[in-house]
Amino acid sequence: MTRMTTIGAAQLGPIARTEPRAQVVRRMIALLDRAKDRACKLVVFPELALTTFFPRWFMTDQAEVDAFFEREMPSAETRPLFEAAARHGIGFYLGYAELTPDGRRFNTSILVDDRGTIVGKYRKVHLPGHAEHEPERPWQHLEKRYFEVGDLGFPVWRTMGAVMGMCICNDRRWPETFRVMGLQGVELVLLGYNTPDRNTAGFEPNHLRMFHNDLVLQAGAYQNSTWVVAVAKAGVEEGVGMIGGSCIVQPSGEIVARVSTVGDELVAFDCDLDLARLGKETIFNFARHRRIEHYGAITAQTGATPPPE
Ligand code: CDT
Repeated sequence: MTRMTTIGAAQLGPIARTEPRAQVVRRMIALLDRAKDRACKLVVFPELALTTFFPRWFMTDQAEVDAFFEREMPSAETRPLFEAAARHGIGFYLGYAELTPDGRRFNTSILVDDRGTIVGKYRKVHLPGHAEHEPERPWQHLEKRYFEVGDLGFPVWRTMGAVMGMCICNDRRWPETFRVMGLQGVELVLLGYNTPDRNTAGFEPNHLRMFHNDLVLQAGAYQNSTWVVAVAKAGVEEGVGMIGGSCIVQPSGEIVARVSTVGDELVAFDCDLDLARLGKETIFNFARHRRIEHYGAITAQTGATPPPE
């Protein structure tokens, strides 16, 4: 028996600082139309998909920052995306900056089902970068300034015939992200990202950016026997190169589909969700093989404590 579902990774090319949301939504609907032609049931868009990646700028005017945030979802500008997806019978993952009614700001993703209903929300837990202006960098990465740490944990949802979870960008580098969802039986992890093609914190060969992207996606998939669909905002955005490389990883850890450009591009793959079963029932049968009596440090401490010299 197989549970086949076609999933689309809908990569976006650069979004200019001045590009209106309505224009970005039109680009996303064009990708949804292609996804419909490819018989996709689910499409994944990037992190902070509606605007340029604004944490690259230090801003002191809160109104200027808040212009990048969504106060409602859907809004007048994003409703056409929901309507197009529902018309096509396609569910989707969407990343955006969320400003709550009580004034809290999160880097958020939602899971929308194939009828246009929001069935899940995730708020990014592992915020990278820094909170203060660091003028020595060629650009900033101020997620720690503009967002609070997510307060929803890593839930999963049984929807559209699968157990799905979400995370966002830097979360993928942390094995705990995948394991907490793995412990809830996740079969399909959806994630969007914005990854600059250069490390501005210290020297690192640029090729490592894509290597590390693949490394953590493939490890997360394999070690938890889950599909992973990872989707970038790519290309040169406001002078900053973003790695792209959006891909679909099967539970064996192998990349089975990958984009070939750093622009707007849809790549689709027929995913057999039952491929997640083998690993879950054998080598990564958690109930049989995990040894939690030896894992206490994972939740008891954050930093490393090497033995005394
Ligand atoms: N958006 C995001 O989380 N980007 C980070 C950049 C890390 S360098 C500050 C990432 O993990 O790709």
